[in-house]
Amino acid sequence: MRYILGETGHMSILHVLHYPDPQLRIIAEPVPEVSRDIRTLIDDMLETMYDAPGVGLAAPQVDVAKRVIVVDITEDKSKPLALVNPEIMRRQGTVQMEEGCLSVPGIYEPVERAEWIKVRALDRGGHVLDIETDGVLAVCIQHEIDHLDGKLFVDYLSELKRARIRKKMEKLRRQTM
Ligand code: GNR
Ligand code: NI
Repeated sequence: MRYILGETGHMSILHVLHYPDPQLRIIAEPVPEVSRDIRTLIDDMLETMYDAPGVGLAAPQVDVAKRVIVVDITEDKSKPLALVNPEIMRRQGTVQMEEGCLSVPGIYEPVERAEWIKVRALDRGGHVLDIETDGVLAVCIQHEIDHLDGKLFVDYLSELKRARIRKKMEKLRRQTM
């Protein structure tokens, strides 16, 4: 089920699932072809990400179990990037960065990731795209690919921290219900 909250033009802002929703744990399916439906999904995900605002979004966060992510780390929304079936081909080094997640609102914790990655994916046009990147973009892409495998940044934290975050999220949910 996709909950459409608002529409601007022909694009839609989608509902973002919150931890500990079990749908966030599903392993997303590869996309066989970048069809019109997939392009629509990409556009809606970009609009949802910009609206949040966030620097990335993965399809499972909007309850779509497909291997699609979008990212844009620019301040002026000038570099939208859509990756379909992204695969990390190479990784080098480690870096620690404070991470947040639209599915775990209000929580920011340091996570260790590869510093540099080479990623292969299909772009919005269905063409093979190879990206070599580091810094925030590399961290963001790794965070999003984790979502496709049912993994959240809180999984890298201690059990105690994760339990506290989970309680906080469940309390938040009760308050907004
Ligand atoms: O908006 C987001 N910010 C962010 C900050 C540090 C590392 C990763 C991210 S991704 C996050 C949006 C999101 O939840 N994507 O899945
Ligand atoms: Ni996230």
